[in-house]
Amino acid sequence: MVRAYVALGANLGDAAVALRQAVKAIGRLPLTEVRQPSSLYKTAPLDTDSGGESPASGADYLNAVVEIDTGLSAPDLLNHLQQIEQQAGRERPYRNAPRTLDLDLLLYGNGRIESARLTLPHPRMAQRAFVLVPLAEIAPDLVGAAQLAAVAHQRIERLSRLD
Ligand code: A4P
Ligand code: MG
Repeated sequence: MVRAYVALGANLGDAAVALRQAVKAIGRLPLTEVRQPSSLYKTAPLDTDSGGESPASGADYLNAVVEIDTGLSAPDLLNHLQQIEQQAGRERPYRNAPRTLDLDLLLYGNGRIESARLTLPHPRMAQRAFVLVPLAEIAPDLVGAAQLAAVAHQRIERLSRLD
């Protein structure tokens, strides 16, 4: 089993319901067990094309991170996560479009991958409070104080437990 972390985000429809259902769906994946979800966070939309630093238009997001143990390979896990996105009605009209559900694989053990379909660790995670803050909540050893300080200007508010 490999310890992995998945980031969840949504800013269309009932985002809280979408994130809760996504955690359940991840828990039903083969060879996979949810260890703990972070709290649910309300976050300002970021324009990730500019390095994750500048605000974007659109509704606030709900974000969370879930810690799992999985016997799936990283590419297989990504396939399953993309199926869950599809089932949630995800459409991709353009990059950074508002979405009913976005699932990003952040970390897969100590795995380092750079392929056309999958980059690990997730290349933009260090620029995003909406990833680092929930990740630090459930895995404080994985996020340094300097990393958190670097994204402290990004608006993020803890809402409630996700489970
Ligand atoms: N891909 C490569 N590596 C990975 C990985 N580690 N995990 C590939 C997941 N996918 C990975 O993703 C595009 C392609 O990335 C996939 O086909 C996969 O093979 P996508 O989900 O189809 O498209 P996207 O989400 O529109 O693009 P991208 O680059 O994932 O966008 P981001 O960077 O995820 O940004 N603001 C707030 N507050 N909260 C958010 O959650 N999210 C975004 C989306 C923008 N602003 C946000 C939020
Ligand atoms: Mg994505």
